[in-house]
Amino acid sequence: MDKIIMHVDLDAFYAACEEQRSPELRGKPIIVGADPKEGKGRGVVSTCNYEVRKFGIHSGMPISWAYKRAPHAIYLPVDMAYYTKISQQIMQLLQKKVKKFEQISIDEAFLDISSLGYEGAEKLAKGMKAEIKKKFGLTCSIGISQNKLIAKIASDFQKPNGLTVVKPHEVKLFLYPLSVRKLIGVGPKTEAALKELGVETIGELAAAQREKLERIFGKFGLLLYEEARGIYEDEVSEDGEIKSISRQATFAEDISEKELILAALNDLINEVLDEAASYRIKFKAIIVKVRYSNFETHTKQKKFKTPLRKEEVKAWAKVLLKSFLKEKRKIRLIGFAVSDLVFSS
Ligand code: TTP
Ligand code: MG
Repeated sequence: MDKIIMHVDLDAFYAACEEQRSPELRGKPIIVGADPKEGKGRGVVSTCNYEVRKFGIHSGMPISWAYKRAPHAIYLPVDMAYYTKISQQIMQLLQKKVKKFEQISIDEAFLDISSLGYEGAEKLAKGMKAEIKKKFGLTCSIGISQNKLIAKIASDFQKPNGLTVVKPHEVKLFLYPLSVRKLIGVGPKTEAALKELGVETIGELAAAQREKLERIFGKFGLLLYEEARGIYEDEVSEDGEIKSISRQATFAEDISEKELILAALNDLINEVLDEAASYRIKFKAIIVKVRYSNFETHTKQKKFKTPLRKEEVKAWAKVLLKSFLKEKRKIRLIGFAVSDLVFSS
């Protein structure tokens, strides 16, 4: 049986939650994130609603830039406990519909719906959208296709409130005109490197020589070659529970300065631990990931018998990181995750 995968992603999630909580905010430009302090604030935009995206504002942008572009917007602080509660209820609703369900972030999940066929899948998607709208007042975007990669690109295709179905015979037509940036793992740097080769669209990438991609990007080159052809093997996990919580960051420029790398790791740890705390999740393993400038990627893991405190996490993560820094090689990406999760109520 051919696989059919659905990707569900809630629209402007934190901002939409705020609009639901306070009806007077609906339809107004809303930015959720750090305090802008009239343009002097530090920190970033967590998300914003679609009314304010037209000013070019997006997640991760410094809040001071957002303030310059949209001083008139309504700025709200992040209320993780509230968003987490809504997320849990919606995820439960989705999980009940299928056997194979995997939540991948606070507002995203994959569902394996192979047994339904494409017609059944589309019907299920419409039903889910209507149910989420009715029960929570929120809209989501859904993508349906033969694997996680294409389903995820499809859910993003007609955001917000979209539903995009890409049947196997439509995959090439769908993927080829899109920018390579849509592929998993392709950030601004890979995009620039590919542009140097004259490759900007997924179609152009699919036409590139496999050997050439491997020579330039190493193992990642092979992944790119496959992704461009719509090949992506990763399965939807069975039990649906979050298995790990992770964050990663790509440096603007590859760096080898220990202090800067450590500071970035500390930021990631804080974010991961905040998310874990908001789910009331404890954990018994930590993982540090490093990608060197040539895309070689390594991870180091440490397991513990009992859940860790924040300071212990930071100290151990530093130990794991140190072994990667010995050779003074340049690093392009750093990641941190916690796993072996313990769910408490
Ligand atoms: P996303 O699904 O990436 O963004 P979104 O739901 O706000 O908007 P849309 O899906 O319609 O494009 O992320 C989900 C939530 O995660 C988002 O509401 C806020 C949070 N988030 C951050 O805090 N920082 C970030 O950099 C990103 C991307 C998201
Ligand atoms: Mg979303």
